[in-house]
Amino acid sequence: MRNALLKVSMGVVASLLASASWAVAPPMPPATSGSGDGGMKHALVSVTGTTVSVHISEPPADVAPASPVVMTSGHGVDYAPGKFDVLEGVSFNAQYGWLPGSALTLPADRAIWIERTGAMQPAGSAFHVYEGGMGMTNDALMEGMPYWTMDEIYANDGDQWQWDGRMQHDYYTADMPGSYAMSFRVYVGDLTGAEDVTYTPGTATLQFRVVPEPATWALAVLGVAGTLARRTLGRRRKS
Ligand SMILES: [Cu+2]
Repeated sequence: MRNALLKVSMGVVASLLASASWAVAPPMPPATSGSGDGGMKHALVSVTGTTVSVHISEPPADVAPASPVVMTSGHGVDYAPGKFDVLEGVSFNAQYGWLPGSALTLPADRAIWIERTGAMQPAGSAFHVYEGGMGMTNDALMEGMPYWTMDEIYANDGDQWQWDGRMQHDYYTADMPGSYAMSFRVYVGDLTGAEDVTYTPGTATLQFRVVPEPATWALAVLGVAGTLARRTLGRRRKS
């Protein structure tokens, strides 16, 4: 009896170890900083009368627009389940989250929509957004990592996404070192997304930075060393 139990528990431990070494869950939104400046950075949305405003809260000081967050590396990792494959082999960050800045009270036939209005990125780079959600799992609300779709959203300027008013952290990915920014318009519309122009929309720009991978640095150093070596050789040949 004891032996059988031991065998079962050893089997469980072995399979846990095996699965841990093959695939891991991606970091939660506050832990997606590549610079150690962790935590969530909320875009606080308020509707005051008929005016929508967005305020990026960035502890300890509030600044606008938000200073860039540094993406973390998804290189050389295997994230599970499969919907998180989009984070592999790129850099990503989910620190920014949409959050109500005050109670959002709208008529039942009105909703808040977030529309991509522009993006800035290095030439030739890929900059994508995948639909996350709230970090904390809440089965009743169908919130938390198991419920995130990780479907691509905001692929192009003019793409809209309906917000349910709960904390929403999406995953932004980028594939090249450099500066990235995505701008949004936050507006009140009907349930199909058609804008209600009696409300004045708010805007927000989220900024990101990708620093070169250590491997990229190594290659760059090798490249510089190679150039120096060639120059030295060239000089020697000349003299
Ligand atoms: Cu948050």
